[in-house]
Amino acid sequence: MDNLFERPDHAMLPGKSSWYVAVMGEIHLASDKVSPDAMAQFNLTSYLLSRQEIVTRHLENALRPRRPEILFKSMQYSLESEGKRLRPILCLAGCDLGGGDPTLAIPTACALEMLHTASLIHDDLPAMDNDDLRRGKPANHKVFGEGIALLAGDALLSYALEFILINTQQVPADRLLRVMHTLINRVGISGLAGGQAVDIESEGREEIDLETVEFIHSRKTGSLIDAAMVTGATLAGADEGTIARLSRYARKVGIAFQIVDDVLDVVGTSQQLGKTPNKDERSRKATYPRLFGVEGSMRRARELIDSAKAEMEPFGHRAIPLLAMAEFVYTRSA
Ligand code: GRG
Repeated sequence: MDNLFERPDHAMLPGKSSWYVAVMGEIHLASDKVSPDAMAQFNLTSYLLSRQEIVTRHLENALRPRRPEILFKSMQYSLESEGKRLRPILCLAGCDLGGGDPTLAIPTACALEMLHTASLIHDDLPAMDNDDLRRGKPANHKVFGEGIALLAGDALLSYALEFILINTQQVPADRLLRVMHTLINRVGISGLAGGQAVDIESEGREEIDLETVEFIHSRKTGSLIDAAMVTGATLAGADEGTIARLSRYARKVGIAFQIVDDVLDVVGTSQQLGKTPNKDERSRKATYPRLFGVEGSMRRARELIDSAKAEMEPFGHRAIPLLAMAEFVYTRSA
């Protein structure tokens, strides 16, 4: 049988020194306080675009045609559709901040996008969030049917883990085992699946409370963002203090990300979001805007982002990309 998944070309990712020179310009590694000038010099757009391109190119090489063709095409359709690639980018940044060569983290970064994509495919199904549109295109089940969409999610979920094992190089087995455990944990009952279950259970309820909304947000969205930072830093061999700090940053950014997502559902357009807006209110979902309104929700998101950024203080200038990405989560419009 063909080897479905060829090893991607790791040479596409620049080595660490050119990485810093190309992206960070004259900003260097001193761990002193980050000045507004240093932040202003950092070009987040080119940072994100360059990493999106690397991740997308590796994802394009990650799947190879094989039977059954319809399942392969369904997986490819969603994996290669246009997404922000935020979780892979955070994983590379976590590896970098943890002192590792981000090249080591590329297979895990790709796996995170596969897991995320699997969750989006399942989320759009009529039995879940029931959306016809995703990333500006018809949802997977609208093109391939519900059965195949369900299986494409399942196949991406298992392949994500296999992909890491096949492709990760020069990482000690104990680190790899921890990466696998982190990912398995964050997609299961303690993570995505658990958050989604409570989301479904709470739908249509007139009484909702903050504890339930935070339970849903932290698991449905926070878990994978946390997994991205933790796995990146673990691959780098970062110390426990650094991993814990990155995890706290990620948990706060993760909840803020979902708050902004819920606010965009209220104020955004279909063209801007690439999915159907105003669905949360129609389904009486348990969201922040329902509890606190748009302004109150954005105030909470602001607090979380500031607190996430404060976690980065000990890292000084090395944390500039993560500081800028936290702001991006707050200001994003799609
Ligand atoms: C099959 C792994 C798996 C899980 C099943 C369906 C489900 C349980 C969980 C759904 C989780 C979910 C869809 C959470 C929403 C997270 C979120 C805010 C998605 C949007 O993320 P963006 O904005 O999307 O990063 P792009 O398209 O840019 O990647």
